[in-house]
Amino acid sequence: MSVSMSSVPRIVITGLCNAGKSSVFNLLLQSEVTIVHSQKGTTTDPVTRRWELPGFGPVALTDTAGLNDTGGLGLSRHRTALDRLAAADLVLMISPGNQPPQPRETEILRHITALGKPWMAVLTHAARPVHPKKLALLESGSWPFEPPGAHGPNSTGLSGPWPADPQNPAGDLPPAVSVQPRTPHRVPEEVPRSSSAPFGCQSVIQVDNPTGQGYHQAVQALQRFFSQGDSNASSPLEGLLEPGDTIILVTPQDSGAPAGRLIKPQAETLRDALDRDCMVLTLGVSRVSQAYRRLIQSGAGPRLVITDSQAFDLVRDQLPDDQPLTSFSLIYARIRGDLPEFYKGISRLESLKDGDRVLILENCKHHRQNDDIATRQIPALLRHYTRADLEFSFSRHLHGDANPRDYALAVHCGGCMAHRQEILRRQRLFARCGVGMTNFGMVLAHCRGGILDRAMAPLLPCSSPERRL
Ligand SMILES: Nc1nc2c(ncn2[C@@H]2O[C@H](COP(=O)(O)OP(=O)(O)O)[C@@H](O)[C@H]2O)c(=O)[nH]1
Ligand SMILES: [Mg+2]
Repeated sequence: MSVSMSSVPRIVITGLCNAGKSSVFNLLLQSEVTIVHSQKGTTTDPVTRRWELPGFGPVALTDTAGLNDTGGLGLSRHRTALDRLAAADLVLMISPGNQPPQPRETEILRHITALGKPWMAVLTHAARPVHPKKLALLESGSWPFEPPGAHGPNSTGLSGPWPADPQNPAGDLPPAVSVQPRTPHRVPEEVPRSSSAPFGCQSVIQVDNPTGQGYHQAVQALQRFFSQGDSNASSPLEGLLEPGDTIILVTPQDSGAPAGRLIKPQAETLRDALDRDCMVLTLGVSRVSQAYRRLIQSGAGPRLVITDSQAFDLVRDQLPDDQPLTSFSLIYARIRGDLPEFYKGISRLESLKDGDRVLILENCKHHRQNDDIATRQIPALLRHYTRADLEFSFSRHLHGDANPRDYALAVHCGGCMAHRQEILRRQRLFARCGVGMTNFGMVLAHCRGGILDRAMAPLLPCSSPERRL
């Protein structure tokens, strides 16, 4: 099955000119895709390639221009590179291991940290001793250090012109001379860092680009990083069904539905049910009560009914109150993000007031409908429910300059096209600023169907102790 680049995790390579970024890009891809040269500014526009990360699957790998490339078109390259960083799921900060840390490298790391991005340090020139100052910083874990959001996004000023360093106006790396380490020469093994927190420094990896040394450690660190987010449910129905169970999927095929196919959450859930050896009835809204009656008569009532969130009220009206019912959007909130955190966010609705700003966050680039869920339905529903004159903003990427504190609430789509790490990053960024974030399906269940607790019950472990989340 082909996988679009927009739905795979994005790894973005950054660092100063001549740090070895393009060399690491080529090393990971195991081919000469971009030009490697000691001449500064060789990489201009970002270059992205689909890479099959061994043991994980497809990812998008991006090489960018050096963030101290100030000459000629340097500043616009610099901005494009920062845009790529803002959209990354993981940043690889490339730095020559044999040279001391540069103030501008620290600026880059502060910027990455302010964006709430997870990153790995990739030290090139592994055949040479690690510079003692760099080693000391890495060993103490103090490179850089404030928690994300401490100064708000973009607090480093990286999005503007680079601040001039009078000693070194271009911010160049020192010439690549061999340093005399004060500590004995040692090449530490790849060091895993904060394993459970998907932000901050995840690992320190050493590579020697000309010989390829460190390639396997780099791949292992990346595999570890991308599989750690999948420690909860990784497929839509995990822990919800037993083989032989019957489920009903309510998939309205209205004018907004794509011609000739099911949308991704419906198709993936259907496939997952088949893989789990379950019986599936897939139908439109008008057939729910009929199908339910037939199943009950046959003695095999549905273990679960999963509906499109927009039809919550219509489906609810056709089922008894004790029939477990949830929606595709809630199921995806569980596998793509932190479900209880989204659930908590819904309580914010009760205190919204006139003039409060609400950010509607999506992830894919779907075509807008007349009655678009993000730009029409959710805003209308929230205004009606809260009776407040709310202001809405819409975003498909959470850009680096977005400040959660500008909003009273964020509402996220189901995230079916997003990587789990990206949704978790967005949730953490808002949670750290004390701003609630909830989900489209929850707003629909709560404000239109009045059945949010019921729709959450099949997905929360406390409501059904034998179920595994
Ligand atoms: N000895 C050595 N040279 C390297 C290493 N990585 C990069 N280089 C050299 O450093 C120069 C700049 O590399 P490049 O990948 O183009 O840097 P970029 O500007 O960060 O993309 C080139 O001459 C590379 O051959 C490394 O690990 N060891
Ligand atoms: Mg380059």
